[in-house]
Amino acid sequence: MADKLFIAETPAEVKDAKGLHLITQSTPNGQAVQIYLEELAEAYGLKFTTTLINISTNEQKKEWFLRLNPNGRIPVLVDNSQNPPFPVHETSAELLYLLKEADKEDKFGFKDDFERSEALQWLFFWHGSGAPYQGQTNHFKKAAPEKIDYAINRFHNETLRVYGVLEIRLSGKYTGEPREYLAGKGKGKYSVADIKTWPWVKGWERTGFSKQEMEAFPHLLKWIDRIAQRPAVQKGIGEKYSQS
Ligand SMILES: N[C@@H](CCC(=O)N[C@@H](CS)C(=O)NCC(=O)O)C(=O)O
Repeated sequence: MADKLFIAETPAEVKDAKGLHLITQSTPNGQAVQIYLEELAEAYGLKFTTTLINISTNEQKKEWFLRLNPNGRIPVLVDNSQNPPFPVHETSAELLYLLKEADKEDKFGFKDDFERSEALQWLFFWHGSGAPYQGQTNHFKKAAPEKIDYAINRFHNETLRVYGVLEIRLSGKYTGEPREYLAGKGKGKYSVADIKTWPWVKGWERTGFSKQEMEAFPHLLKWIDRIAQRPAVQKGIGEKYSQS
């Protein structure tokens, strides 16, 4: 199997990695897995290596990459400690793989079934409804060759709507109990649900939302700042992952 996963064109650093290896670019999707790996490095001393690619050159559409992720998108996690090596694609699946394999004390997850279910609900919410809307907002505002007002407004408004859903959760609008993190009892606990969501929402200004629009989400803005303070988060979006 390993000889089918890797071919001559597969970068040596991917093939020869000893343990967990992340192929990434520091976009919001890439950053989610970068941050969790940095959190695990800090919490447990986890060792991992990385390959940074430049998606504007379409490296992710080459055969060596498609063998690891037929979807041709970053990030991809390859676990070379497995025999044969095991590739994981889709950010949330990568976070859950790391939670099971490398976060034995559930420091960024939950042992309690109901709390774990909450984390999955918010993880899936952002994977299915947040990231795609905000991604399309960026696309239609910045990358599309033609400015289509309907598409721009549709995704702009849908992204604001999902920010509003996060605000309901964090403000405790219907529970009377404000919370600091998306999942977990009481005020919640920082978990993979926050790690998945934060890299996108922190980029609200780049996506083109105004300060005035964001005033509707005071708890969400505080949550962005709270998570931004974490050293592993700063590392996970920092210099180590930037490309010249
Ligand atoms: N659902 C995927 C989305 C991954 C994705 O869209 N990655 C973007 C960067 S943020 C990418 O690789 N784009 C390059 C391309 O589409 O070719 C995930 O969660 O991993």
